[in-house]
Amino acid sequence: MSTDQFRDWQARDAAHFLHPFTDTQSLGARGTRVITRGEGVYLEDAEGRKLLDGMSGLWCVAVGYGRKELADVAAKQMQELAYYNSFFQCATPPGIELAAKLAEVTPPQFNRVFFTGSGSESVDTAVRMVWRYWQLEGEPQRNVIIGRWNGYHGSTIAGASLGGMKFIHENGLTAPISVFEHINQPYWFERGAGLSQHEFGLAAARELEEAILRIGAHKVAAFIGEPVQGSGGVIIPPESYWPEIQRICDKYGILLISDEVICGFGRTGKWFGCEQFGSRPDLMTMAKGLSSGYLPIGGVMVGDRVANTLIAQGGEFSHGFTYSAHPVCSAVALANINIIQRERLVERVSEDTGPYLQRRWAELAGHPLVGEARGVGLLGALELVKAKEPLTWFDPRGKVGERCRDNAILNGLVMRATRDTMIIAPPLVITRAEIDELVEKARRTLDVTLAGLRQDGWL
Ligand code: PXG
Repeated sequence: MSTDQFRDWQARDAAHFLHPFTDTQSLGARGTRVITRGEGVYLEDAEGRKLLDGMSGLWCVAVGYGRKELADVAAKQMQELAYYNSFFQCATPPGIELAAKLAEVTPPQFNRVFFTGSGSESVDTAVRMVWRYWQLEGEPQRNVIIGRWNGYHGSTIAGASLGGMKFIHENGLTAPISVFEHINQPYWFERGAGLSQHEFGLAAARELEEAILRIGAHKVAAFIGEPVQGSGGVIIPPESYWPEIQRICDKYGILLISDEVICGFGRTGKWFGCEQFGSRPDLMTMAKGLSSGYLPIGGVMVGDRVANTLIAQGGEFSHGFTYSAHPVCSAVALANINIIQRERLVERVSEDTGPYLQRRWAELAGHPLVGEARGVGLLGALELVKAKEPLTWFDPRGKVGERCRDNAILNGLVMRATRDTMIIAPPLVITRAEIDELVEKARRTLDVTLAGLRQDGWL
């Protein structure tokens, strides 16, 4: 790639391209990174830098980059039938086959799927299904949906309102309606002082019961949560958390939505995060790993409880997208799931690479900057702290994470920062040798970051 070509892209990007979740002014001043190629777990940028992608793109490229098989499936389907819709009594073969495959790989209560184009659309769809369900059940006043502070459920108005990222709420980007409520997240490292993980998990879950009683159980429609909060910082709940959430949902009859956009399709070592953490959701939202990000597609798995009511009593469900069950996206998603099954990627994460990554990742806890190293499956997080005993965060929080993220790129590793929490979620195809490389690059990144902080008077 010529330097001129790269500079030209940067200039045109700065002039015309509004990026998601981006301060356009500062990106324009700095210049965007242009990613040009991907193969396996590696990316290449326009400056010729090779990067180990510790984030699977945006938590999605489960089967790794450069799968010719998926490109061939897409090309064949495009030539055969590039598009037809699934409204008006129609379907296409890939949509039907993908629906049946999803019924096979999801937990037993799930036999039906509603297709969308993204995780956000899946969350919106789940919200509308929940409201319709309670209307049909004769309890239309049950319209409050409870999420969690620091949860992420996408960028549509319902998704952003259900999500609990305070900076998004402060941006004024949420719905001006008060049916979305929030409880605290099960973030033991930050909030669990003095409690065992087990005790803290129960206490965090019981905030749901307190919220239900405060709002009035007869008004609460559903609870939504990510099995592990991804964007919020890989917040791994204690084992006691999800079973207690399930118990409370059952007690008050409220629906449980598991947002599996990140955890679905093997990320935690089970097909779905709810199976890893012990809940039995009524609805599951999915995207990302469903197609490994090769094409945009999402869906909502609808459990029998909700499906039976919507189908038997509901008549037309007035909801849908032009690209629901898009044939090319569906064909690629189906082929992607076939790869996950054929290469036993979920088993590999649970039996081999997951435990190996966790063992190697835990070694980083000995680094002076790291207050906690945690993970599950192929998810990992490092809490960067000023001091471990007593626990002291950097002030302001977030600046050190950014420095560390930038140093990671210079060291050839893509890691994401959420405030001062460093995150990884590498492709499910990562090998042990590549895990060693990832951990060594992360360690070097921590060393460089520590030296820089000392030099600049942070420590
Ligand atoms: N739910 C969850 C749990 C997600 O992680 C969405 C819904 C929305 O999906 P779509 O496909 O509409 O983006 C997500 C998306 C990050 C980051 O930086 C994470 C997501 C999206 C963008 C950035 O961690 N997750």
